[in-house]
Amino acid sequence: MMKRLLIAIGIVALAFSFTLSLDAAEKEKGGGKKGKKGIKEMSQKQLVKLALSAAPGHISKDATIMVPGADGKMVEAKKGTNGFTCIPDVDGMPVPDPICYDEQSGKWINDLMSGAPNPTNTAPGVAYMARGGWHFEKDGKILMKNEAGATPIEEPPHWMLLWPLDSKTSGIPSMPNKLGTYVMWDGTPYAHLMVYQDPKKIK
Ligand SMILES: [Cu+2]
Repeated sequence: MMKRLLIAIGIVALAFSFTLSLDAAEKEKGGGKKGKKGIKEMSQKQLVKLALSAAPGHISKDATIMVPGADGKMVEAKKGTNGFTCIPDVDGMPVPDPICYDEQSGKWINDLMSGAPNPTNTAPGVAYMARGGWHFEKDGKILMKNEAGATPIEEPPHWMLLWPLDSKTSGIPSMPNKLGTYVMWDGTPYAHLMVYQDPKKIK
């Protein structure tokens, strides 16, 4: 899935979590190193391009772009006007997973990263991951964060609705399936709808 956020304090948390997830992935998998290096070797221009590639053009063109600076802290590369923020990588894996998220998603992500018991967004958040993403599975369950012994699973291009949803009452499966839609982190306050649909095709 994803993780992070907005506003001065959110940006600090964002930079922090960004580094954290990179380090975690690096320790976890030899391949994580490659991902970290790959992102690190990119010019700011390349990072911006990568960040922009997460959402449909009509969203990314007016989004705020945040990229890691030389010290790894997130810096604003471009100020947006539509409430969306795009960053070039979430999970620090060999294949980078850029994301564009709106303000409500920003709250949700920031809450997740700061360990808040519940997300505080007051409306459903929309987040796009047109390049796909990663999640980590162990014992047939999707973990909320990477840990020792977990298997990284690549997610196809998708978008997310960040709003509590229950697999049982909604009837929507709690694991990836042929339908292409599932409730990720079912049974937790951070349950959300994953939609395997290429955001680039949303017009
Ligand atoms: Cu997700």
